[in-house]
Amino acid sequence: MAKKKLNPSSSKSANDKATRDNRGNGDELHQVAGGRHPPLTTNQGLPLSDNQNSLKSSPRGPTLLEDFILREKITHFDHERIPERIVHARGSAAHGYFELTKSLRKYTTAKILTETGVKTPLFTRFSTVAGGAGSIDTPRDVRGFAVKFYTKEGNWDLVGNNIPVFFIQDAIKFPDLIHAVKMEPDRGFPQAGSAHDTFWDFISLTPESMHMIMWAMSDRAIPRSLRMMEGFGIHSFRLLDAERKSTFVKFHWRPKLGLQSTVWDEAVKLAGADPDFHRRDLFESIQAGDYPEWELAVQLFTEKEADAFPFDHLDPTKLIPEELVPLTVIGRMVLDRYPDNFFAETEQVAFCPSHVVPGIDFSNDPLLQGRLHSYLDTQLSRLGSPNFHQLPINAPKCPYANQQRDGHMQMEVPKGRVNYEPSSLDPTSPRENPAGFHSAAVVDTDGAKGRIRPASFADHYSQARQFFRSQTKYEQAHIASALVFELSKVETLHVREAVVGHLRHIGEDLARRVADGLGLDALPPAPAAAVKAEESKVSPALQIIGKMKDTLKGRTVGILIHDGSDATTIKALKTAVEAAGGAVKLVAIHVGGIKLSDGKSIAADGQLAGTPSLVFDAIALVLSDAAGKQLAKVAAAVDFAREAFGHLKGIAADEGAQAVLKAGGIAKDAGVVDTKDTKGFIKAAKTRQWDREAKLRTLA
Ligand code: HDE
Repeated sequence: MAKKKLNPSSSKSANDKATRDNRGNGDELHQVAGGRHPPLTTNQGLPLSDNQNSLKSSPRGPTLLEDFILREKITHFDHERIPERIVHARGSAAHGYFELTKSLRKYTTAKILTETGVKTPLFTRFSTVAGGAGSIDTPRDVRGFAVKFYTKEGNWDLVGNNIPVFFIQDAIKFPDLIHAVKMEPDRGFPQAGSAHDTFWDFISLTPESMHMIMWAMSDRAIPRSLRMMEGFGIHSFRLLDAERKSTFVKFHWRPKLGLQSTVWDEAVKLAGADPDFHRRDLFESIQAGDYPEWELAVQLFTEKEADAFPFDHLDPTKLIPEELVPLTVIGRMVLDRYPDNFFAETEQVAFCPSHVVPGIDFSNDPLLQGRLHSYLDTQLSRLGSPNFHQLPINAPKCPYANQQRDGHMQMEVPKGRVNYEPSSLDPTSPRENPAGFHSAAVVDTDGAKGRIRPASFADHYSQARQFFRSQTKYEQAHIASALVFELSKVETLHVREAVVGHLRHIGEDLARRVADGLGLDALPPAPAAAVKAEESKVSPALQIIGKMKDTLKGRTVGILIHDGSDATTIKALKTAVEAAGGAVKLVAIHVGGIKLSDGKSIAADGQLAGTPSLVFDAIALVLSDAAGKQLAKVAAAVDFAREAFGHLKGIAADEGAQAVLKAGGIAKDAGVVDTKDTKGFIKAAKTRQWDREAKLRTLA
């Protein structure tokens, strides 16, 4: 058949005809897109006449080795991937700026922290930790929160997480932690999940991780949106004044939209409904001009003050409660431009905690000290050349110069004969300057060298206990239930028991709830603790629910409609939601041609089968009586309502929609209102119906 169609012939004109036929009408290709296209060329600039067919010995003959155009294209394609990050492989990023609103002149010489009103460009990448680059956005996991400030004095990278503490106290344990959490090496699963034996085995033998475990099992690890997460530098850093006197500092990012998380059942289902849920949200909000924003706040304290804390601030498993050292807001970050190219920017960006500017320095936190080595090292293999700093996303936006030369992919052409220092031959060659970077003038009086864990790091439970005690009862139930979920996936009984044993130090009640959830016969013994948990003050700042904002900004309401839906009701809901700062999306069985009550035909934003209520913050059902009866028999429509109810979301339903609610077994509560009650609906949409949950599912 093909032979006949192509009509092979040795004559030139017949060959040309065969080529055109095979790619459709070649001329059309160029016209369809419109515009004035530059010529398509090889990487050497050779203009191409045909990008559809490889060079063959005859129309149906083998491809010729001579086809350098085919080989160049395929070879480049074959090498398009670079190694993904060993951790934080899955990430989404955006450009933006930082604006300082309060000067820290008293504490530091760093221009970025002293020049108010200046807008410093930056690039921020959010990530999950355990999963690969192609994994889902909503696993239970810590989120990376890395910011690269392109300051006048060089790049400053604040490479943090959305949780203010970490699992381990010393960098030497990091490879073990990550090996344990990633997919198990023999079976190659689970992907992007901590609910498996190796992770909990490691945790059960690492009591210092217990505080972080409380955070990781809380809803902080299943955020609603990247725009609704806090960020933390975790470690103490130092700010240095002109005399090199240092003040300790902890950095905090606080989202303008407030903190919000999903509920676990929702996070799990979102993984299937939209694996790119967070990335899409970041992209869409920036495209809509709804720019994500955070405040930057600091906790400042002296060495003397630190000495009086009931914990060691150099221990990264500890935080400084806001009640002890309050936060001072010093500026804001706005993300206003999505990257033009994912690979060139989001994938090739190289963050490094050792990128600081004059006036900022490190503390002796042993986790931070190890990080100062790791990032540059990993980037050498990930990006493949010591010149990765020349990539546009990594290059400083201020002048930079030194005598480093050559290496793979050198993009610059350094001039002159002087590639060393000191030198006298070139008056323009770069020199050191006393105003440049200095380390803090610290006198170490700590004692002898050794592989030592200081005694001040020995209390593993007090802050874990404080965290748990500070949560609302709803959040406590989520933590206990997350522990039950994760440990139920652990096959080894002694690992489950060992973890529950540790929980007893955090709270007997918590341990009991988890033991019951696991069906353990008795509470396992608590392991010996070097330091017993102290009863400390509760800190409401550690909650999520307490930090949700009374706003619909950044939230979306999904309205399920069908032929005959009441146009006035849809309009009234849309007006109310938009007035409260939210967005509305219409969902229907077919995306096009829905005839409303006013006879007008409109399009939906999403097809019901592919747009479950999971992707919305609240829903409304606006259906005629006939449509209500019809959709009560459509599983996707019933699920739309039932899942929103199960995920504690606000629901507005009109008369016709009652049939769908009934089919979903949805009982009336404060969050289920009539569509006419727009005020009540907006109130319900802004939050979750926490009291509903106990009636719906068994929580630990
Ligand atoms: Fe990282 N971490 N990390 N980390 N980390 C990396 O660097 C490492 C730690 C964090 O969006 C890697 O370029 C060690 C804490 C973020 O590109 C690697 C230790 C915190 C990102 C690395 C830690 C972080 C990374 C992998 C223990 C919160 C993603 C790829 C000593 C303060 C940055 C890369 C991005 C990435 C090492 C612990 C945050 C391997 C050795 C604590 C946000 O170098």
